[in-house]
Amino acid sequence: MKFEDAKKRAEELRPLLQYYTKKYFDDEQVVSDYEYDMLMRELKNIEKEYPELITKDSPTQRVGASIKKGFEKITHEVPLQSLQDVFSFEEVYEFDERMKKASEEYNLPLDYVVETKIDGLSSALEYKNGVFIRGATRGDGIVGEDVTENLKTVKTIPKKLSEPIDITVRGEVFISKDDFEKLNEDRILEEEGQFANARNAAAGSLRQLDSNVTAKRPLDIYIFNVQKSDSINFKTHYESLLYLEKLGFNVNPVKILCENIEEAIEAIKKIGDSRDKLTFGIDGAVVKVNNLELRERVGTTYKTPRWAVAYKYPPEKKQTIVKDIICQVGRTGAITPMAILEPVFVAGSKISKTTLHNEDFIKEKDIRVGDTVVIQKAGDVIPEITEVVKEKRTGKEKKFEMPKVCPVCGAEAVREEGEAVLRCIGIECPAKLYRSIIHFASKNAMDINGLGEAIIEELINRGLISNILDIYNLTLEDVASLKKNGKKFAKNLIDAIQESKSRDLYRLINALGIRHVGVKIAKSIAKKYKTMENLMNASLESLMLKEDIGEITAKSIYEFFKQEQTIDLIHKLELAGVNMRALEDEENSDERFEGKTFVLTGTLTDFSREQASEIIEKFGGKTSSSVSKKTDYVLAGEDAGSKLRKAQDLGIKVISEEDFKNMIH
Ligand code: 0OX
Repeated sequence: MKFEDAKKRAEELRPLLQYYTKKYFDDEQVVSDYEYDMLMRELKNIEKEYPELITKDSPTQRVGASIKKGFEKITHEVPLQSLQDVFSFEEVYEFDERMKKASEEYNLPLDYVVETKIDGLSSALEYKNGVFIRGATRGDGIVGEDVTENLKTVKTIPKKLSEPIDITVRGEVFISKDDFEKLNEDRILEEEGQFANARNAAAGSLRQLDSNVTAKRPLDIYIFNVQKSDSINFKTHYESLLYLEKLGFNVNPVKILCENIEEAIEAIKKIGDSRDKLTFGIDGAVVKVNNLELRERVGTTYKTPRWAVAYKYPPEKKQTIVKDIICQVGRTGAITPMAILEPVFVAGSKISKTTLHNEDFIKEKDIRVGDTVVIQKAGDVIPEITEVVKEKRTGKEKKFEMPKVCPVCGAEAVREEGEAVLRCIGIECPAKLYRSIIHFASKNAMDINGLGEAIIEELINRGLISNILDIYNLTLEDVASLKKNGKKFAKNLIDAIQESKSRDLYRLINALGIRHVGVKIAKSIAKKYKTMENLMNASLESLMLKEDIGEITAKSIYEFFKQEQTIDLIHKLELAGVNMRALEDEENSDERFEGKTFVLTGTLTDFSREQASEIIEKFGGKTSSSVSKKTDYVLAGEDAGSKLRKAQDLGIKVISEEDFKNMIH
């Protein structure tokens, strides 16, 4: 390549790779690993040919990931190196040539171990006297994040080993294919946004600031390396893996001992052929020199060991036909178009349906019913339509229009300005019923003690509740007939439902689940309009006049109260005796933290973080996860770390738990 062309291409590649890297670490991967690796390799080749084109900030000069704010940093005692990627068998043979030379030079035996390269998040686990004491993410390979508490929630990480030794091991935290599919399915229904692939899901789950969230995610780990061990000396890598198994670790299950490179290539092919049958996602196969003394001799470069390479398999793509496009309705009424496909096997699993995300995605790719499309599985699991094969069009393909009404309940479907999602705004849509009732009964809404998720599910399944109003028609017998719950529970629940009828207006407004309306806005509009009737009759202009209500929220409120279903429900609730007025002596009028932002850090003794946040919000304040100039108070518990230091640097008021208690009493 000519210098000028190389320079131009390097200038294109650098920002592109930087952007992809950033997205990746924000857990929003936008290109496949393969594409990324190929672009990185192209840049490396250019820089190899013209070293004068290397810049300090070139993506080729970074060792690894950026560190997420909020975790303590840990410097790895032994760096967690990355691997040199290869994309062809020819390159594997070249690697073997180098190793053969070294083996002859140092008179050491040469054999290999080929392992699956698990597609997850590398982590180091430290044990003292056989007890798990600390765990960290790889980070940039030198400095990682202390995620000990999160790792403790991973069931396959032994808290205690079978021998009381000091050892640091390295493994890959991942989510199995089945668990990932289930996790993402749940997330579609919860409308929490899907993870692009199992690795992002694992990374997002492990790097949670709240380990309770991590505990709910199906994380698993496979160990593949001894990083540090003072007491044991192994001759080979394979031996060390067997020992790790004996200690109680969940070791990488695919590790094939190979006498020579031909066997190693066979092993790579075998893994490639059976990759669909593996229960976990892989992004390649690793070929490692087995003899540890030979490894020592060949050494490492700045970033990667010379004694190993990672073979990357190309992603599998398949063509199929879009037989139909249907729409699914999620919990807040989001209407998601789905392509029904002529079933096709991609990377091992049969795909007959895939999400088309939203109207814009369909338009951008110009996907029509009858089209032949290319399907690719990103990160091995989620199938995605990457393009339409326009040459195969016959002219019979049909353009798809998003529905005007909800396909489940027939209420109006609305796409709000600035949003990609089309939403059903009907309040009796069964798809939304379960979630809307949970919300209706929740603490900040009608606060119906005892009406929790399990009971709601059972009430719906038994046909005892099919809309919000039905809550107020429940009888003692209805509730007592539910599984497991006795008479006493039934009486308490019926009493709680009765009691909820006299709640303040703002609670009812919040309980109705109007889009963009949370408890704060509900309070504000209840204060202004005083009665439900006034609010229902409020003009759009009047709603927009309120300074704390933006145009989108005002429109959402206005549209909501224009719906036949809403008007009907409110009248019926009123007839059932539900209060429709703002109470004079409003229970939550204390807005002492209004406009104030709190950041919580460290461990509190008398409150959980959720409880402290709830109290702050009850008094009109806000909580944020990071300290900035806009923070008013940092509530610092025990072992407060970087946030406390940042608050001190910025001169922000730091309060103790004791101070906080005084402020709320
Ligand atoms: C994996 C994996 C990653 C460890 C030290 C240098 C080579 N993701 O499954 N890395 C390594 O090896 C590295 N092996 C693996 N199996």
